[in-house]
Amino acid sequence: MVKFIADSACDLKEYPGICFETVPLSISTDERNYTDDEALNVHEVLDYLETYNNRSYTACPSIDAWMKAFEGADEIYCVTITSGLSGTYSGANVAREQYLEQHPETKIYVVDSLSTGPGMVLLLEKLAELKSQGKSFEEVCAAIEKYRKRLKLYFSLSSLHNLAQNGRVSKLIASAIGFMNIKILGTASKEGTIEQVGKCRGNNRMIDKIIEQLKENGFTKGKIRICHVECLEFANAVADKIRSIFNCADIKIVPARGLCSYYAERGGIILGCEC
Ligand code: X90
Repeated sequence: MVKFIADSACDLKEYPGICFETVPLSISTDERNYTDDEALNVHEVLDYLETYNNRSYTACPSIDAWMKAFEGADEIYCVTITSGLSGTYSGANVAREQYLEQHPETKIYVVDSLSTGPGMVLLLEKLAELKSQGKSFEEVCAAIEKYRKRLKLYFSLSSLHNLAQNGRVSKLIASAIGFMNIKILGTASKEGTIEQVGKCRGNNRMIDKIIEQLKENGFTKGKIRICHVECLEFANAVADKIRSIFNCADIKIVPARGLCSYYAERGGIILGCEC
């Protein structure tokens, strides 16, 4: 049996047609602990965090959770959130090593997305496609590494509070936004860390900036995946503008699950595309 596994930063809960499972990260404060599983009520978590004035944290999935997800499969492909910002990738590899000691015949490949949400979705879709074409384990591993180089990730955020609090962006960058409707446009660096592209005020200017970036990166007609944190209307507006400018029909939008919602915060969107 071939199995596809991703951590919950991929924002998908199911993937019809393949054997797919997600492994949850967690979000916590000193009072509460939320597991980013299928049952998590993201809206409630966001409400709670808005009223909670103390520190909050996240943690990567346990080794055990990965090992459980591996059970029963012969060939496994895992996609993780970027190793540049999370220990998830290295955790999955520890689980892989341990699992292989007991099940040396199993094939497991862990892909470091160097990205999150929509970037992970594009990798999962490519893995599923490669397998449906009957490619061998070795062929899939080589092809996915090549495909990853074609992917770009952008994100428009209205607040960097949680990213700064957890040391994922500098407090200086974070303090420059979050008021007067100022938003930041960022991208994933080659190392899978956060890079600022620009700042602007309001949704319309942000949409223009995103289009500008897509053009600069040579985007023409590839797939686009978007996740949003309680701002479907904004995500739709971005998608409509992209459709009107590029010859691009394959755009899908999903709500972010817990981990991306926590870091991208309300009003944030993350966009992954093939260039
Ligand atoms: O291990 C952990 O506790 C998880 C840490 C995750 C940290 C960052 C998640 C960011 C999610 C924000 C914008 C996208 C940035 C992606 C750059 C590669 C969403």
